Amino acid sequence: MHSANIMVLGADGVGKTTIIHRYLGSSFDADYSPTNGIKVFIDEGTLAGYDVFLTLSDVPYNKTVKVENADIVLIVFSLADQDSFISAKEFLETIEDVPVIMVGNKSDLPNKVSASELDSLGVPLITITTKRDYDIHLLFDMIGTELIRHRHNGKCFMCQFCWHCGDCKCCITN
Ligand SMILES: Nc1nc2c(ncn2[C@@H]2O[C@H](COP(=O)(O)OP(=O)(O)OP(=O)(O)O)[C@@H](O)[C@H]2O)c(=O)[nH]1
Ligand SMILES: [Mg+2]
Repeated sequence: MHSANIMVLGADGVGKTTIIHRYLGSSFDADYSPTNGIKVFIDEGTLAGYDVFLTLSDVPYNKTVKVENADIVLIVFSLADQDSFISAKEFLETIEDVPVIMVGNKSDLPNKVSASELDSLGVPLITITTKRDYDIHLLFDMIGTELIRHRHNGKCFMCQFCWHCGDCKCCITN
């Protein structure tokens, strides 16, 4: 089975844990219980049509976080909190060689981040609310797409255990 190490990063209270819990099947929970330290969740899921062993790390914002072992990093901010967007942009500048998706969460609340600020990021961006199942599906579809798109960046997500198996999308399209 393929594996994907997904790191979910972002400032306090932006919705990192909620995104992971919602993906794992929980319903939206309006109560806020801050996460202490790093939490790791493991699941077998489907990404881009493949069965994948997923490791989801829930990581508080910290300038010294190391992301090299991640296959993809989700930098989460709240669309209702300009400071969380600034932190997200600062963190984005520190990341090299790992695919990133910027996740603007809480789109159901009054927006404090302008469209021009969002357009200036230069990496894939998705705006969501964890209140909607559909948005969580869209986010994980995007993760699958980005993992495949980055197959030439040294790490082949789909082929890392099956070089030239002839069966997966990387092999078929190359
Ligand atoms: N309105 C709204 N609230 C949300 C959304 N996503 C999460 N929340 C709420 O925001 C609060 C914080 O969510 P968490 O998932 O705990 O945030 P976190 O980033 O894990 O926070 P820390 O663990 O403290 O870093 C909770 O009260 C959630 O219910 C959303 O899309 N819309
Ligand atoms: Mg949390």
